Amino acid sequence: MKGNRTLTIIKPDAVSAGNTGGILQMMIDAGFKIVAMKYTWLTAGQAGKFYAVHSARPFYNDLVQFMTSGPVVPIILDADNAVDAFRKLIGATNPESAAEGTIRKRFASSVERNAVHGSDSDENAAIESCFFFSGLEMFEAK
Ligand code: IDP
Ligand code: MG
Repeated sequence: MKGNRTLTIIKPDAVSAGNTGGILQMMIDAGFKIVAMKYTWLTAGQAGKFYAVHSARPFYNDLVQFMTSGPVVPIILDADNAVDAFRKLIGATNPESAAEGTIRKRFASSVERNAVHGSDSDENAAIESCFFFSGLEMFEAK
């Protein structure tokens, strides 16, 4: 069975451009409920760990630099089939390929500066949620 939680990050490009509110509204309008949210600034160590799976990729150092260039807003979202439904809402990694009506189509400026993160599996949603939030037993679905 598919889980009902995913982890997103509103990335530094979107926060600094003043798009936090517009992006949150798109998430809410699409039926996602906010379970936990914070406004924070990642260290290089944290960003490097979060994206460790990409550490061998040529864009890794730039990605870590970008993700630490300003504040971010990590959020745990709840919806049926949350991971897949949210990946659909954000659109393709490269905004040039993102479908109309998606968050990245509207707010991303490049394949790197693409406005939002979305977990790619239930397992990673759980790992990434614990990366940013503690005491999650308080937020178990009722
Ligand atoms: P995703 O965010 O759509 O899951 P991933 O392949 O997991 O995409 O890549 C993680 C992040 O790394 C992307 O969201 C983007 O910010 C950055 N990234 C991915 N591919 C490239 C690239 O080819 N050039 C520069 N940055 C990239
Ligand atoms: Mg990914």
